[in-house]
Amino acid sequence: MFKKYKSLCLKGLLVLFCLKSGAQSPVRTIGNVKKVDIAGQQIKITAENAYAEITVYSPTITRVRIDKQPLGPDFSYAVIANPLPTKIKTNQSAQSLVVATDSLQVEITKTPFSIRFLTIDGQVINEDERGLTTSWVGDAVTSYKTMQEGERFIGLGEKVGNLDRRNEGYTNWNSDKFGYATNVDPLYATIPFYIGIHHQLNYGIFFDNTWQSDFNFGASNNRFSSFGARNGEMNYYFIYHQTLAGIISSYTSLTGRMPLPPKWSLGYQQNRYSYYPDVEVMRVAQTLREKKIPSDGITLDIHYMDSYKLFTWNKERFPNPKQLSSKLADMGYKLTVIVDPGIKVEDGYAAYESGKQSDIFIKYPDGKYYTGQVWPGWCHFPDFTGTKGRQWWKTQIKGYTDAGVNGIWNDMNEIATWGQKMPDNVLFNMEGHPASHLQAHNIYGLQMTRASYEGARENMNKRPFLLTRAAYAGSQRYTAIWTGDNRAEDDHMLLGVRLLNSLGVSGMPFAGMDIGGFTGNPTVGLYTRWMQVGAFIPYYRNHTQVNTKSAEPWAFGEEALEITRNYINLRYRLLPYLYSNMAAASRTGVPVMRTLAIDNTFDPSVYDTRFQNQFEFGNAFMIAPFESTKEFGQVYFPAGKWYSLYTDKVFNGKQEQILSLSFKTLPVFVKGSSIIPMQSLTQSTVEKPADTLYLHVYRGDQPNTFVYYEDDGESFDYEKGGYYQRSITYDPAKKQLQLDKVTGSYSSNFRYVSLLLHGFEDMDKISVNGKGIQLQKQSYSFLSPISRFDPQGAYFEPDRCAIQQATFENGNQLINVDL
Ligand code: NBV
Repeated sequence: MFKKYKSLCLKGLLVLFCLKSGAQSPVRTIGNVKKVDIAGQQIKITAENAYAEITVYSPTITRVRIDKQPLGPDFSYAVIANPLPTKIKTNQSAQSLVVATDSLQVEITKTPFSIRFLTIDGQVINEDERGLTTSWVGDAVTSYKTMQEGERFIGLGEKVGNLDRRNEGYTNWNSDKFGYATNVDPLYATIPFYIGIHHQLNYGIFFDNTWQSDFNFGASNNRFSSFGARNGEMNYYFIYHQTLAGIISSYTSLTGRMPLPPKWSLGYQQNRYSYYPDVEVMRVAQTLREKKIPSDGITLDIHYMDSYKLFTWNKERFPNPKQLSSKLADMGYKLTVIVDPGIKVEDGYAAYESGKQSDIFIKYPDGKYYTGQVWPGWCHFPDFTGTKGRQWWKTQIKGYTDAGVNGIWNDMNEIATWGQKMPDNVLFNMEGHPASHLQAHNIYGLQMTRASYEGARENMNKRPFLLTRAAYAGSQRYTAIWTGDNRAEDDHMLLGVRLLNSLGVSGMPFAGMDIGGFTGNPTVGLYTRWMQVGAFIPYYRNHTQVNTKSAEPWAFGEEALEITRNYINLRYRLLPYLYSNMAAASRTGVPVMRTLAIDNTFDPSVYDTRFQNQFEFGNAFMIAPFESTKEFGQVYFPAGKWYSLYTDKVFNGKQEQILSLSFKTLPVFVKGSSIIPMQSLTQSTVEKPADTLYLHVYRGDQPNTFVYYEDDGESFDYEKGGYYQRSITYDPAKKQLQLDKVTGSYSSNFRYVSLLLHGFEDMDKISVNGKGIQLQKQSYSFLSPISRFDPQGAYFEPDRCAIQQATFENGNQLINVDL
C-alpha cells in the first residue's frame, strides 16, 4: 500500500517538474520559423514544431496549410479550383515575410510563427491571436484569431441561432435531428465557411477539413474566435473582398456553383410522408388542378418501396410507376422519389446481391461489412467515396429515371442509423486513400448526391432535380438542400428563414424548409403565413410527417386556401424574375433568398434580433416574416427608398416602422429602382404563359441593372449558348430604361414587353427607340380579390397601386426607353 503511494507521489512530482520546465506541455505550438522557401505563388515554411504552406490562389484568396508533419498529398472533395496565375510581391526580413497581391497582404511573423491579413493600405483584416496562433491538443488542431472590436460573424451554413453568431460556438458533425429544438447544434449539414465583419471590412474563412470541426466566435472567452478539427490538417482559405457578395463569389469560385435547376423545381411542390397508393397521388394532383393551385411537383416518400427496400416499388401500391409518372406528366407534374443509402441485408434482394457482388459496401477493418439498422431493418451502406461505389449507385438510379422520375431526394445520408452511434472504425475508400468514419462522415452526404446527380443526369439527358439533407461545402454543385425535420411552430418558421439565409451566404442558394412544419400540426394562421413566406423561398415545398393531419392547401379551410393560392399565384407570375435570379446565382454564387447583410453589411440594424428575419428575394423584394400570432410588427427599412408591394406607399430607408399585420397579406416591400419581370398566371411551368412579359419598374434615385435570363428550362443547351439573356438598366439621372441587345441563341417566349411604371404619376408618355407612346393609367394589384365564399361581394379586396402602363414589341435588339 505504502509502496504504491510512494510511487504515485514520485510520478506526480515528475509531471509537475516536466510542466514547469515546459518540456511536456499538452499543447503543441508551431514555434519559430526556421526556413522559408518561396516558389512562385507558394511559400513553404519549416518551423520548430510544424510545417506550413501559404499559397496565393487569386488576388483575393490565400490558402494556409499547417501540419505537425511534412504536408501530405493535397486532396479535397470541396475545392475544385486551382490557383490562378497571380502577380505577387514578397518582402522578407529576419523578423517577417510579407506576401502581397494587388488587394491583400499576408504578413508572417517568424518568432514565433503567426499570420496577419492586411489591406493594401495596412488595415488589419484578420490576425492570429499571438501566443495561441495555431496549435494542437493531441491530434486536434485549432487556429485562434484575435477578436476584433465589434466583430460580427455570419454564415457556417445550416446553423441555428442569430444572424450574427458572435458569442456562440458550433460543431460540425452531420446529424439526424428529428423534430429538433430551435437551439440544437449540430444539424444535418457541414459548411465550414464563415464571414467576419468589422471596421467596414469583411472577410471569409473556409476551413476545409472533413473531421468533426468546432467554431468559436467568442463563446466562453473574450479573447478570440477560433476554428479547428479533431484531426487532419489546419487547411483554410482566407478571402478578402470589399463586398460581402464578392466574398460569396470568391468562395463559390473555390467550391463550385449550383447548376441551373430545371424550371419545374422552382414551382410549387406538394409533399407528405407519404402519399400512397398511386390513386392517392393522382387524387392530390387532380385536386391541385381542380382547385387551381399552380403546382409542378409531387414527391413519393418511403412508402412507395416494397418494405422500404431501396430500388424496389411496392407492387400493390404502385403497380405501374412508369404509367403513373406519364399520367402525371400529362397533367404538368414531375415526380420526385426519396432514396436512403441503406440497402437491406436480405438474400435474393437484387440491390443487396448486386452490391455484394460489386463489393461496394463499407466495411470494418477486418473486411466484414458494416451493418446498421434503418427503415428496412439491418442494412449495408454503399461507399460513395470511391468510383466503384458511385458507379454502382448510378446504374441503380437508372431504374428511377427509366420509370420517368425527374427528381431524387437524398435522405438519411448523414449517415443516420438507429442508435445514432455509427462506429468510428468503419472504413471508406476516399478515392483510394482509405479513411475511417471519423474522416469520411461529413462528406458521405456530398458524395451520395454526387452519385445520384451524375446518375440521373447521364440517364435523363436533361436537368435532374436533386435534394439532400446532409451536405458538405461544395454540395451546391449537385443538389438543393432542405433543413430536415422541423416543427409546426412559429419559431421554426422564423428559424427556417435564418437557416436558409445562412445557407445562401454559405454557397447553397437552392434551399428550402418543410413548409407548415414536419412534426406536429400547424394552426391555420401559421400554415397560411408559412405558405406566404414560402412563395419567396427558392425551394417551395409543403411537407409533413407520417400520421399528422392533412397539410395540402385545402386542408385548412376555404379562407386559408384562398390566401395560400393568392401567394402561389404570385410565385408563378414572378417566375421570370426568380428564374433570372437563379441563373445569376448559378453564375456568381450570390443567393436569391438573402439576408439583408449582403446588401447592407455595415448597417448594425440588420443584425438587430428584432429585424434579423427580414430577407431579400433577389435585390428587389424585402420580406418581413412575423409570427402568425402577432397583430403588429416592427420592420426595419435599410438605406434606400421602399415601396409597399400592395399600395406603393413609400417608406424611406434607415428607419423602423410599426405596421399592423394581417392574416391575408405578408409584409413585402420593393426597393426603389427595382426592375421586376413577370408573366401571366400559369398552372404549372409546363403551361406556356401569354406572350407578354410584364416589366415592373419602380422609380428610384440609384441606377440599377437586372440581368434578364430565359431558356428552355429543362435541357443543358444553355451550356452551349442556348439561352436568351439581356441586361436591363434603369438610370434615373438619364431618365432612361435600356434593354440591351440579347446574347445567346434561344428565342424569347415573349413577343411583347409591357412596362408597368410605379411612382411615375407625373408622366403621361414615354418614347421607345425614339417613338412616342402614350401611358395608360391603371390600378393594379399583385393579389386577387377573395370573394368565392361571400355572395354579398368581395370578402377581401386587395389594396391597389396606381401605375402607368405601355406595351411595345420585344426582340433581340437594343431597346431604349426614355422616361
Ligand atoms: O422518409 C421519411 C422521412 C422524411 O419524410 C423526412 O423528410 C426526412 O427528414 N425521413 C426523414 C425519415 C425519418 C422520419 C422520422
